[in-house]
Amino acid sequence: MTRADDGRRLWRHARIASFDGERPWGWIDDGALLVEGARIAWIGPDSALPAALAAASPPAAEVDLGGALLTPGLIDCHTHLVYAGDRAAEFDLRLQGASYEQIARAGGGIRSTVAATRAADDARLFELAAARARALIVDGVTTVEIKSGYGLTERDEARCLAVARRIGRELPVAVRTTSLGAHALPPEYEGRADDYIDAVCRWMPAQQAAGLVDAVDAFCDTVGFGPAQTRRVFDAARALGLPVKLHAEQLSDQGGAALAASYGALSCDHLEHLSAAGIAAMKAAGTVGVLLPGAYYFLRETRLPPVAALREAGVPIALATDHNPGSSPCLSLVLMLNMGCTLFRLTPEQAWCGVTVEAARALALADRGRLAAGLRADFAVWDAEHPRELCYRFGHAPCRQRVFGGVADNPVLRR
Ligand code: DI6
Ligand code: FE
Repeated sequence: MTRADDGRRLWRHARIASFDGERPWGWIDDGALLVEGARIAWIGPDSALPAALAAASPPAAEVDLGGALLTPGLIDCHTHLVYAGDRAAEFDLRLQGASYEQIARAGGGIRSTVAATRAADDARLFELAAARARALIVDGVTTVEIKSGYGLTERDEARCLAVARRIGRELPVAVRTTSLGAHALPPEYEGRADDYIDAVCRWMPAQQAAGLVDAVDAFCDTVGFGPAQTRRVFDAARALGLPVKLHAEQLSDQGGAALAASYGALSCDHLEHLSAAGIAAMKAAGTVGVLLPGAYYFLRETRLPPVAALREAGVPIALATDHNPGSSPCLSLVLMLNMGCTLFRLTPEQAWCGVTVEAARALALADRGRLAAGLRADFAVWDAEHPRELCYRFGHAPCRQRVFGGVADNPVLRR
C-alpha cells in the first residue's frame, strides 16, 4: 500500500457551495475536497473521489462532515480595524438628542478616535485590532482588508499600517492593507485641506518602500475631501503603481465613482448616492461596487444604493462590514449577509458572491473567493445545510470550523 501523504487532507460528505463554474452557487450536493499543503488539490462529488485518489498516495487525515455546509472562507474587503477608543458615549448622546456638530465641539466624532489612536502605543493598537480581527475570524473570515485613516500624521499612519501587517503575520488571516490618509482633515490642518493632501501624497512613497501598502483609498464627500483633492491622491498612487479605491457617493453625489473608475479603481464603496453615469463608468472600468449595509443601518440612512441598476448594468457587487468606530462598529460579516438581503434586497446568492468571489475581485486576489483545484485552501464549515440559511437568520454565529491555508482551526477557541 502507498504511504499516507502528511501534506494531504481530505474533507468528505459536505454540501459545497464552491462559487465556481456555471451551476447556481457552484453547488455540489455530496462533495469532497482534497487539500495538499496550502492549496486545494481536488474538489468534486464524493462519488468521483476513488478515481481522483487512485493515482496518488492516500491522504493522512480524513474528516466526514456528515452533510454540513462548506463554502469559501469569507473575505471582508473594507474595514478600518486599527484605532483606539470607542464612540459608545457619542452613541448615547446622539440618542439623547445631541447633534453631530455638538458632539464634535465637545471633542467627540472622528477626531476623538484620531486623538485616542495617536495616544495609544503600538502594542495597545495591535492588541485592540487583533481582538477585532479575531471576532471576524471566528465568524468565518479568512481574508480581511484593513485601512489606515485614524493616525493622520506620517508616523501614525505608518504605525497603523504596520499594525495591520502584523495582524497578517501573527493571526490566521490574510491581510491586505490600504492607505487612507485622506480619510479626514486632522485638527492641525484646519482650513488647510490642500496642504494636508500634499502631505498625504508626500508620505506615500515611504509607506510603499516599507512594504506597508497594497492600495490607496480616499473619502470623497462633503465631510471628506473634494474630487480635485481625490485626484491628487490618485495621481500620487498611480505614480507608484499602486491601485486605488474610493469611499464614493456615501452622503452626496460628488462624481467620485466616475473619477475613481477613470483611474481603473479596484472598487468604489458605499454608493448610496451613485448616479447612472457613475454606474456606467464603473462597468466600463471593471470596478467593483462594495455595499456597506452596516453603515447604512447605523447612520439610519434612508437613501438606498442603486442595487437594481448596478445589477442590470452588470457591475460586480461586494459586501463588507466597513468596521469602524463611527459609522459601523460591526464585527460580523455573516450579519452583513442578512443586511445585504433585508436592507438592500440582494438575493442570498448575490449576497454570498459579495463576501466571496466579488470581494476577492475588489482586492485583486485571483487565488481565493471560490473553491477550485489550485486555489488557496481557505474555507469554512457551517452549522447549516444551505448558504441561504446564513442570510435568513441573524444574530447567530454558525461557523463550525475554518480552514486557512490548509490549516484547520477551531473558531470556538476565541482568545
Ligand atoms: N465613511 C464613514 O462612514 C466613516 N469613514 C468614512 O470614510 C466614518 C468614520 C468615523 O466616523 O470614524
Ligand atoms: Fe469605510
